[in-house]
Amino acid sequence: MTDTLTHPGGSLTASQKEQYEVEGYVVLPNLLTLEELQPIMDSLSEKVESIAQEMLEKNLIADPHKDVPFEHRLAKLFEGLTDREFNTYGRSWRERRPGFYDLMSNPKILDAVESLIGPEIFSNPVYNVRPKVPNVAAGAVPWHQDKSYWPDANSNPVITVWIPLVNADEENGCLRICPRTHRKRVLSYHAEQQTGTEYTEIDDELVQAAIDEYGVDVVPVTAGSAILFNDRCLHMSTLNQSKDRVRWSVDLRYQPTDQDPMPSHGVGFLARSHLYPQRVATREDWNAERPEHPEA
Ligand SMILES: O=C(O)CCC(=O)C(=O)O
Repeated sequence: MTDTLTHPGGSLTASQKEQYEVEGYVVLPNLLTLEELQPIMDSLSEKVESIAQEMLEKNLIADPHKDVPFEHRLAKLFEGLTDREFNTYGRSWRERRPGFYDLMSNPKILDAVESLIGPEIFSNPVYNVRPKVPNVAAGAVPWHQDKSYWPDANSNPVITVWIPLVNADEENGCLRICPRTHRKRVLSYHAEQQTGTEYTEIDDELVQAAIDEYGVDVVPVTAGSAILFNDRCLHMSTLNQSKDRVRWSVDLRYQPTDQDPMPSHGVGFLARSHLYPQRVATREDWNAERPEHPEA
């Protein structure tokens, strides 16, 4: 048995832990309720509103589509425009907005992570919101290992918790995972060149070899479900081929506290600690980019 199975706390069942250990990922259906997602969706709706206002000012649109629901509004705003206009707003967003800290500190997420790495949990500085708008080429994410973004960091494992804010399916570009690849070394990669994202992309022949050996799991999940995966596990997502649905998702990351906090990527925070509960970062600490609550 591997060491992660020795953490007695947390919420995962033995078979969920086993699934994570063997396959490199585990799906937790409906981990969060829509009520729990609402604060972050409200926060993102404010951002979409500010994008709409900017587009109006630039005469890119005549109608800000205020009444179009969250899942569709960004798609409606960019309907008929090109990738170039969308890409000016970035394909993934990492901001300190209301709702984010609460999501990243959600006890249900931390309980699941605790099952895998124990109760001393650091929230890694790399987190993203991804508004994958229909048919924007740069919305696709090529085959990669997250570890290729921090190959030199002494942080093992970093666990990604991927949560869609709307239902994610094959049509709108859910995650695809090459299972059982999490025990591989960091595979040779390059910067993606076709769509200008420069996302890291594993070299074609290595991807093909991994797919030939392990196959591909297409992983559709409902809003609020979580996919937890190891930072060496190969994964990707395709273009959003739906007509008018934005595939909104967040990817959060957690690691044990005794590892590299990766300051070159930003400021993470102490999300849970049984040893030093008084040091856990509050929302105010997070807003002020303090990784821990100051000692009294
Ligand atoms: O959300 C996606 O489509 C890709 C996510 C991803 O690659 C990641 O979280 O590492």
